[in-house]
Amino acid sequence: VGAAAPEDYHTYDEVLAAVAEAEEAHPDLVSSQVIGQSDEGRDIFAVKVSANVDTDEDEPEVLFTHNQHAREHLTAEMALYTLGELTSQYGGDAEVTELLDSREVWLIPSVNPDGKVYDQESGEFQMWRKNRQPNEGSSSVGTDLNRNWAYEWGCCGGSSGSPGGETYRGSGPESGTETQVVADFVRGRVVDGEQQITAHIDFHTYSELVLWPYGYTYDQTGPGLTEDDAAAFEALGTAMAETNGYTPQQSSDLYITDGGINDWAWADQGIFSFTFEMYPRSQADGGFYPPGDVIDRETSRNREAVLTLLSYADCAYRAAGLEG
Ligand code: 0X9
Ligand code: CA
Ligand code: ZN
Repeated sequence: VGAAAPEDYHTYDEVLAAVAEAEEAHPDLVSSQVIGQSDEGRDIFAVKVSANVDTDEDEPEVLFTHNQHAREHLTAEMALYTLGELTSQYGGDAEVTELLDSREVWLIPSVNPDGKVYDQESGEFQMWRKNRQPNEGSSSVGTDLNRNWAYEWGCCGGSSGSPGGETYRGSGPESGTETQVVADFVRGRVVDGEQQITAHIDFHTYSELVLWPYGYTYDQTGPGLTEDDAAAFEALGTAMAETNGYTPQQSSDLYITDGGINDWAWADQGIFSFTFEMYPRSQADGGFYPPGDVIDRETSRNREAVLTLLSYADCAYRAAGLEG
């Protein structure tokens, strides 16, 4: 297996350009908007994909977030794959057409643009995970955005309190500039008191896993997570994993995290929120930097899983034979 070179993956600017191109080619289906700025001032953008994209129709909304972790470049490729697949298959493929006629998709291709640029654009990969926000009173840079969400933040030994730590949780919940931008965007999808986003995947690498809440506890149920909720998470997670060959499990079965996005999205916003850990399964196949020639295979591998989530976005409980 050859190692990846930084140019094997789209840069942040190239991601922006690809989104602009899709928007230009499919103005009826694609609309992107800047939702805020990163710590270093780069635009964080969300791309809406739906029929009648310029109208906020009363349809279930599904969110896909990518690249919270800087070095997980395959996840930004995943966003571009989904964008390309949805736009090119609309009007041709019956399933895609029906889903875009009845759902509103939001893609955030890079939650952590500063980290992505830092990791990719110096000539060689930097093995960087966190954002690039300075920490007061420390020379160590960066917050682990996936320990910075505002639910049970820092509760349970699933993050680091040291600015130099790889899983540094930040100085407080949503202290990470990018966490706050994305959290505000999600809260902004509450219309007439109802969160429009019903389902979510946060894409990471690597290990080939489908994960669901809670991450902060080993318990299968918990505050705001009933037995029916847990059954729906497991059924939908397992259904998606059957399509891509990943291993489905509760997040904490991997390891405990606190301040992760899925726990917040579920507990605070009622969103059926999953983490996908993409290719490879192990370090031997490239770890965070698999060679660029796997990108097509490993993004299209998630086609059915993405469509499965979209199809259950009206009622995730249906996946478990329950009508929530
Ligand atoms: O640790 C993370 O944030 C994710 N893994 S990664 O290697 N991409 O950093 C996993 C988060 C899933 N949540 C739990 N395992 N609790
Ligand atoms: Ca629509
Ligand atoms: Zn990650």
